[in-house]
Amino acid sequence: RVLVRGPREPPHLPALPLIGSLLSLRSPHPPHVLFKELQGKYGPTYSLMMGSHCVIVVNQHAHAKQVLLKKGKIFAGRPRTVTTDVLTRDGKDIAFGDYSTTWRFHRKIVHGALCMFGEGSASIEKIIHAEAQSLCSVLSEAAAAGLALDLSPELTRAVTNVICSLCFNSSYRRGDQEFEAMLRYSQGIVDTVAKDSLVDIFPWLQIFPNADLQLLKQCVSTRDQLLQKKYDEHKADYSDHVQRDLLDALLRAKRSAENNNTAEFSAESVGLSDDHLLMTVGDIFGAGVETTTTVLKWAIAYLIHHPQVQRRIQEELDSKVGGDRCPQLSDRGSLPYLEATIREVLRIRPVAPLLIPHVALSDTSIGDFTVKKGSRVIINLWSLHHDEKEWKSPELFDPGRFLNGEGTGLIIPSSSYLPFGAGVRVCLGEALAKMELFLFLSWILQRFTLSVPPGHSLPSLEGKFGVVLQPARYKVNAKPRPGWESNKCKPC
Ligand code: HEM
Ligand code: PLO
Repeated sequence: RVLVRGPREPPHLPALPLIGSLLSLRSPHPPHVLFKELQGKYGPTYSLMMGSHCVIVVNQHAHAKQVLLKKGKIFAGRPRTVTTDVLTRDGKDIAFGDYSTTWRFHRKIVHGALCMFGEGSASIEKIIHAEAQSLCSVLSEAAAAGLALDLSPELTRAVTNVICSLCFNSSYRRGDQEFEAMLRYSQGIVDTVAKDSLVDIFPWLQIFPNADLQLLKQCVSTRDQLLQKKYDEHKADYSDHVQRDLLDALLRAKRSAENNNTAEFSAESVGLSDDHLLMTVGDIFGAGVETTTTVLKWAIAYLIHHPQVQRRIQEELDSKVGGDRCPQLSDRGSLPYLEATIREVLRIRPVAPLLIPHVALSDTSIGDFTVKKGSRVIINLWSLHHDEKEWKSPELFDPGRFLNGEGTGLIIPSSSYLPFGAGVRVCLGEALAKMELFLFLSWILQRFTLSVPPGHSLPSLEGKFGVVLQPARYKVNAKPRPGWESNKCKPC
């Protein structure tokens, strides 16, 4: 007999009483790991209450793809939370802003501005080259002095300068006061933002809401001063004839709306107020810095744990690029093992393990499960990327899984892999991030071999949960490879 199942509600974690018992579990695990474990009891898609909000947690790729792709527009909403409202002036940005014509308009402007610098155009490559050269000089100096180095500030400066060029047509030198301030406020924001919606059921996140909210407000205020300064400078020397960066592209859209100003379509009403412009550029700047830097730190941590992977990348670089010129974007096709390593880092430690929560904009369904309008949907990318049915030994770091049998071509061996999300809310910076990861890693590994400094332990691979999953701090020893002792600039 065939059992026909009609629409039904997803399995539900008992509300308050059980959340009570959940609290008392005091699981040492971060939310993405606990959500994965709860599948054992409730199945891969289940729901729970966070305060008064119904939250559906999706741990399998078929349902994730329905939410993001097939029903992408229905699930394109974002929840409003106290902390993201502080960061984004009540959702006037792209990432945390609700689905609207303003949101679509801003995505389009950013997309256009990023394409202007994108692959095919020489400028992004030039910018990244300059930063990679400067990063390698610092590694070289540390190596000459026999110093163990915390790479984090240097990687952050390199990545910040790339996004700074794209957003503001500017860059920071080492030790710049404004850059140091940026490092501090951004870490404060990463530590606090978007945690409030989880804190009800995860007391071990150790958030003290008031103290944290205070810290967030302080950090956001410092960030806003920096953004305002850049905005004022741009307004002062803006010209319709040259578009230097993203901020100019946004200003141009604003001017053009103001020139066509009618009572119905003012710049304010189409979402081109000063607040909207500042929040959009704040998103791109923030996302541009924190995500790529985090992936580079994870990549280097894994390379230190797996010297054989590092060696194989270097052999590939030696044979395909050699030692007489620096790697270029056009080398991407001939360095499949490096690309496979980047894919594996993005699988094993996804930057945003729960993406950003989505919201159902009307009554709908996921598979056979009914979903009410207003429900929040959390896609647990961690579960997708560590699904034992889809990945062999998912906790094992093995770039080879992204190569074909001969080891010569790239593959994606499972559809349970979405490091940048998918559909209408897909990451806007995917192409840029991939260019940066490829160029920075190829430059570093062409010139240096990275290892644990004597007396230090291997980097922790555990990760600190937040709006991005960050590795703990660690130090490295960078040993120049033969022929690179002087780190001379070679032709590109
Ligand atoms: C959104 C991943 C780099 C800009 C996202 C999302 C993920 C993601 C998973 C959420 C998708 C969703 O909620 O469904 C990554 C990874 C990166 C990266 C893994 C680096 C390796 C960047 C960069 C930028 C950027 C460099 C900026 C240039 C954005 C924006 C959104 C977003 C604006 C919000 C999109 C929206 O809500 O409409 N990213 N990202 N990302 N990302 Fe990225
Ligand atoms: C990072 C700290 C910055 O100071 C502000 C900021 C803006 C946009 C956020 C980003 C933070 C974290 C990573 C986010 C990004 C938008 C999209 C991206 C959430 C909070 C991801 C990975 O989804």
